Amino acid sequence: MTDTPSAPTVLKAGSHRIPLGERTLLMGIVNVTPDSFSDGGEHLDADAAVAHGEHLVAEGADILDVGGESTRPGAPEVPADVETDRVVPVVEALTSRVDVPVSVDTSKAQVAEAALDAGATMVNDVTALTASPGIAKLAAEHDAGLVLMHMQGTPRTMQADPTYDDVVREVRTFLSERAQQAQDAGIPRDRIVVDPGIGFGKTLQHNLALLRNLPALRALGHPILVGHSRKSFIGDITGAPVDDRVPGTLAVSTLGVAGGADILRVHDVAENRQAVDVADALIRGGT
Ligand code: HH2
Repeated sequence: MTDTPSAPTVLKAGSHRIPLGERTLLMGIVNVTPDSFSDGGEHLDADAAVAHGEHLVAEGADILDVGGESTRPGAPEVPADVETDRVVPVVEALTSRVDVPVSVDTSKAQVAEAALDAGATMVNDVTALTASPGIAKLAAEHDAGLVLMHMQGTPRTMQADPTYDDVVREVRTFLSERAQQAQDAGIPRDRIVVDPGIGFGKTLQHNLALLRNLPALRALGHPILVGHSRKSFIGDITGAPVDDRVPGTLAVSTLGVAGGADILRVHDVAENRQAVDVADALIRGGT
């Protein structure tokens, strides 16, 4: 049997120190894109995106995640300079206006570097260093936090025919290997977050298996992030259109707390804040 490292009790991102385990952290989504699956075009203008980020913090977000490229199934790739132009002004403004860590949701080293230079203290890489291994060195040099997410395939192809022998085991092995790669590049364990990648190359049954088995990921010894907000598996179960998936999102958030999730990446911060505060009081014993 291999040793199971205990998960860090503090998440470090730049100079930020966020206690883990006491309450569930919410990562508020700030999409500066024309085509994100649920809020595309709503905050394409930098001022609107910054105002949205500030609003999410006022509603209780612990981290903001700024993205300039949609990763929805079939989304086209965005050139690095376009993505940079979308996210950097927003990251720069937000880091001077909010006290929470600002993360950049990107898989491109060029975009990550520009965002880190502009003040971002986390990189959220949905390819877990497979698209741009150089992101690990950049994150290490900037003392940044790093989210490593599992995806089968690429956004262009991932929902064509997702196939696994054992989705929980394969996702866990992948995340363990990528986390080791990050540590080998000089990122300490308490700056690395792992994420099963709900909806990224997964059928409904794969998503449900991963959500039921979050405790299996805890054994990796890293904080766990779950990104389920408004996603299509909720529509597959309920028939609800994308604009009407908050109740389903809250069900997953609550059970995510019970399963040991540390961070939930969500669009609807106020609603999730109330749900996870109650879930935290019940499950973690806090008030
Ligand atoms: N999901 C999305 C984007 N980034 N990052 C992590 N770590 N985990 C996720 O589950 C995740 C993510 C997709 O959601 P959204 O940003 O709302 O949509 P889009 O990719 O269309 O912009």
